[in-house]
Amino acid sequence: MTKDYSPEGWGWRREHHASYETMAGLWPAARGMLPARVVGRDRGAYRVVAPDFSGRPGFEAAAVSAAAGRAGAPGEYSGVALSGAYARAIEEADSGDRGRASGVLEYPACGDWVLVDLDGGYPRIQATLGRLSAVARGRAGRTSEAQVIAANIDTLIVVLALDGGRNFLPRLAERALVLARASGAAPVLALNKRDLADEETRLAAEAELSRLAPGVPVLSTSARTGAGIAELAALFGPGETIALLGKSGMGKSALVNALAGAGSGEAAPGAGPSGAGDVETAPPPEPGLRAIEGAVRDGDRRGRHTTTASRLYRLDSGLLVVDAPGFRELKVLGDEEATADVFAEVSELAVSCRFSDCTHTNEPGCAVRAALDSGELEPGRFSDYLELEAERASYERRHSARLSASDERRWKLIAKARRRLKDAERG
Ligand SMILES: Nc1nc2c(ncn2[C@@H]2O[C@H](COP(=O)(O)OP(=O)(O)O)[C@@H](O)[C@H]2O)c(=O)[nH]1
Ligand SMILES: [Mg+2]
Repeated sequence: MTKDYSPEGWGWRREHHASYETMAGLWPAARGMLPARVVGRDRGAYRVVAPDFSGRPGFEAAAVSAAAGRAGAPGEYSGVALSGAYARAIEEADSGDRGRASGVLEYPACGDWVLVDLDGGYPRIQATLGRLSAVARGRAGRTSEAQVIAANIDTLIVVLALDGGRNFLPRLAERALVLARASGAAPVLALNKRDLADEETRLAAEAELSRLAPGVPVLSTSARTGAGIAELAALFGPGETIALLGKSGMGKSALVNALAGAGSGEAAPGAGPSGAGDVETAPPPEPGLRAIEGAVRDGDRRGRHTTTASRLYRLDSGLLVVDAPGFRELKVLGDEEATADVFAEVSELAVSCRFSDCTHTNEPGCAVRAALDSGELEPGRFSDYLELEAERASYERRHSARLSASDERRWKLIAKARRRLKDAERG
């Protein structure tokens, strides 16, 4: 197997080059550093792939390091730490949401392009280039912490499973779609384990998802039999980065393996995940690099609770795939536009409400409640919408220092309306 280390083959885009140029303009030392893509993280140390930038204008370090064949030559490196200065800058930035969105003041995530400094022979991450997209979710059990699980993702495949209804929850799909919209990646819905469902069940589920998500591709797949895998693979081209997101057990890792087999007949050793499940074997250490994990400071103060981390794989077909850890609970972070987009029928009605800040709970002239009364709007959709709005509000409340009185009033009304809906559903 010949390894392709072309920057584009690893997802390098014009926008990343522009971000690099901007950074180098402000900080000339960046010219002596190499862009590398984060492909994983093990206990606070990063695993990165440094593509071959030699011969490209603007990358001074590239020619030197490639010729010398020392650390910094194109290849994969493990045990890469943040520089002390960069780690301190991130800590001090107290970046919250702003840093998360841009990536610049946030710990690098899987899929990020970082600048690696080779001083002293060991690669150190000195900066993160601007993100084209960031898939972020709230941490399970907490409402105030964001976690970027993948960056620079072109397409986010939301994986649901057709194994008897338990794992096919339209509400989960709604949540995942909001998350996808907020990330900047284009969503695709995959209904995996189609071998476990009869034709009728599958078609009904596909129809329901298509209705929930107009314009979003919906595909049924089986990682076990291979059904639908070629259709899924055909949606993407080489150099594109996709990520799989879904609850544990939906078959995300199995799908990565199936996709790895789809292009070449077989997964390349070391290129795909080592098997279904999240067990991974460490690749052999790169020449010239010592394992320095033990000496590395914990690069992520939130990393303590991480049991599995996202990993980026390059398949033989040239497709870049992030296998993200599964979630038990999917917390959606603040993004008003994304929610409005996924619940388009609610937001379209809301335009006709008498008050522009209508909470659709008790105001006169509310078009949303009128549509509920007339049966035009599904109560279930409205209650899902309110639930997501309430979650978003609670997230924002913890992050916004400048909380206005009218926002406060709005959120209280929404919380009250949700309680009423819940009571009505029960009674
Ligand atoms: N029947 C069936 N089982 C599947 C399929 N895809 C995955 N599985 C099984 O589902 C379980 C969970 O798969 P895994 O890839 O580890 O799920 P992940 O947690 O989402 O990564 C494993 O036992 C797989 O063998 C499928 O398409 N059909
Ligand atoms: Mg998995």
